[in-house]
Amino acid sequence: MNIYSVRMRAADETGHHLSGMERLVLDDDIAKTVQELYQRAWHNHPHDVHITIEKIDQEITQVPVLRIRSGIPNKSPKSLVRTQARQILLDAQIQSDVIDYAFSLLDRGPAASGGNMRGAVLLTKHSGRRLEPDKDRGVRTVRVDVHPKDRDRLHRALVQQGFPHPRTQDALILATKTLWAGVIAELGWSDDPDYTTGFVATKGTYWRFEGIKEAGVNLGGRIYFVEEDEDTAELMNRLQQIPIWVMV
Ligand code: PML
Repeated sequence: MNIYSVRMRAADETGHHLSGMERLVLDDDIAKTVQELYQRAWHNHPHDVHITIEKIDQEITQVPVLRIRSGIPNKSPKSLVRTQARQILLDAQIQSDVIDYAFSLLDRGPAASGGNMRGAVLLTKHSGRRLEPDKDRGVRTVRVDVHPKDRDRLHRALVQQGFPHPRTQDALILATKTLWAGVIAELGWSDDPDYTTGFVATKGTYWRFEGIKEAGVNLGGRIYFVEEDEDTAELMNRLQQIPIWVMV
């Protein structure tokens, strides 16, 4: 059996990114996966949809999924939600002013030319230096999926815990690989104005924070906090080249 990466990205008429998704599947599952990704793209009324199918030649590393927790009761004020998210980052030894800077980047849109980035910011944990080579595109975590035999089990477990939204599963899988690759902690929330839940992932746990941003705000993204002496090329190689199956 061969394993393939099946990737979808959809854009509007101005070329603006609308949605993207990747699966690592056995060859028998390619056709149904293409159909599934195409349907997912269609929700956003795209102008064009690109689907790429690529054989994976390397062995796939298996990594246990992060555990998932709710950070704070639903409907807490944004300031309280952020205080708790900050505390988790402080516990991960991220410097206080670097945490403030990370929140301000996501609040205003982290791209150097303004607005959202498709990828993440790489931010050093003490001096707050940005290490991503392209400050408009950022760094992406790719070549990762839940193991096909665990896909239904993960979905059921998340639904049972009260986290049925597909965004949660997608973010959890990506964060699992991101931390495996050596990122100390990740902070993120969506740029979708209707989706106000964000997360902090660190030390084996993915913490969800409902109301981390106000409804109606179309700015968001992801910050990867890294060591001061991080080898950026090596980290990007792990994030982008090494295929990972997340195990439940
Ligand atoms: C969650 O529901 O757990 C939060 C998901 C945030 C997703 C961020 C994004 O879509 O970029």
